[in-house]
Amino acid sequence: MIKNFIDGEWVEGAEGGTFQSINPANTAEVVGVLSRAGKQDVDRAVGAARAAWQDWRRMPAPKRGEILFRAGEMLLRRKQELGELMTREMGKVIAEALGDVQEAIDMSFYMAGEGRRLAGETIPSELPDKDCKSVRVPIGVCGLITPWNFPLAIPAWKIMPALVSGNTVVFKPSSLTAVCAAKLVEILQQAGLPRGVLNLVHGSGEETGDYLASHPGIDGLSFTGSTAVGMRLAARCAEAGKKVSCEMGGKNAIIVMEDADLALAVEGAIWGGFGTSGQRCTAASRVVVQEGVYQPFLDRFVKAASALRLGNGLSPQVDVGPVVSEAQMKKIHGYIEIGKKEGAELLTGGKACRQGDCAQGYFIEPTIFAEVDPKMRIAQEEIFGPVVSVIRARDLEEAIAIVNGTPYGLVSSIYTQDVNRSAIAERDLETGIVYVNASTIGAEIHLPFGGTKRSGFGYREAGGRGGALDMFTKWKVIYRDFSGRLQKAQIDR
Ligand code: UN1
Repeated sequence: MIKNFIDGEWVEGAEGGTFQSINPANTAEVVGVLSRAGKQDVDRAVGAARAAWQDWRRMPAPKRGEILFRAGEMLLRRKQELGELMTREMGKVIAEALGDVQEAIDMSFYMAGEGRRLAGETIPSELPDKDCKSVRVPIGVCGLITPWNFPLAIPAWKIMPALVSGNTVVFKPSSLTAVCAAKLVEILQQAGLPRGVLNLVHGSGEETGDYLASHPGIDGLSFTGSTAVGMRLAARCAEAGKKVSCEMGGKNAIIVMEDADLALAVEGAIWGGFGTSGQRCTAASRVVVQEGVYQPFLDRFVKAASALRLGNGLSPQVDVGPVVSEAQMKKIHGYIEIGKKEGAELLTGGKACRQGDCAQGYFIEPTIFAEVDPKMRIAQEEIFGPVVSVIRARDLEEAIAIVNGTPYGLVSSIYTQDVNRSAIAERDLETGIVYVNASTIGAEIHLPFGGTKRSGFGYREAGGRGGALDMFTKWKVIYRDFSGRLQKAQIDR
């Protein structure tokens, strides 16, 4: 049984109770049995994090960074093993799982380096014999709640900057990928974190996550998950005066202009639409194609999607793994039915796959709807599965309006060879991230990550200044007067 990690020890939940983490490619395989944390355990974890905070915040930041550096090295050494575990636990194909581990490695090293930066400013005073500076200070105890689609990368996006900034942490990973999460915590422990600095509690979002997010003992919350949950948690944090970063849903789109390199655009749409079986907040679930290339694009896109091989992601021949759970599978099927009823044309996919390698898992064929009206529910709501809507547009202006016409604003992309069109798209697309001649996925860890509108609320993730460091630190401004007399700003002139 995999336990909770509280105050430097692996412990069973006080109320008992366990849950299983299952391989979605083969539901007969139990990847791990987890001990569920109840309210008492969350209380203890928050208490331990609070107690550990004073010493941790006073440890020189470069020393904190060295611990992260060691964790990064351990992740690197164990990359293959962790990638395979991830594929077994949530299904993404091995190449992508290794990329996920790499993202955690990158973030560990990047934030380890921040230990030697974390810079503020020194600014001249308007008065003699007085100096002024701004310094970054940690916010305190952080609650971190992470999803299942990036089992190591997203926890690392939150844990590494939180720790290097001098915060202590209570981490609640998705119950669907709790085994991967426990490995990350184990590695950080082995890398030398003092007790109580990082605590791990297992359980469902509704119980453990909700309780942690509204706990009076935390000073900040970083959450990645659905918009409905994120906005609810953000409202509570605002009420309690806590810092908050919520990364939520997306309805990302790729624009394909008539002058685009079509082969490249098709590859980008396949990667964006069906990578991680469409289960990314950055997935390209809409492709908006200009009239003149609509049909040729669609023909190639459908052909490429139907050639994708479904199966267990551990096999290097497999392109698309399962979706994560039965509940997700039902939800995605529900949307496929909605798309049909709305009158969109189902061109490929649309069904579960239960043959051969797929017999024991949650597999859905890569699905493309064409002739989708931008107002249809399949073009407005996040499906989080391998379902792409193709929409026609007359020109760039209409394409941009379609892309901007949802409640979300995480990622958009444009394929064009025309520098002016690219510039207009960069200016007018209202998403937090815009790609040119690249798909909607592939954000790099050293830039701020996040969206506008219902996709993101509060501070951005990842990145340094302008991103995660702004979430996990607050500014303190220090004026030091060494004149030995009372000096009055604004008045002594
Ligand atoms: C997410 O989908 O929740 O750009 C994060 C990307 C990844 C991160 C995705 N680097 O798709």
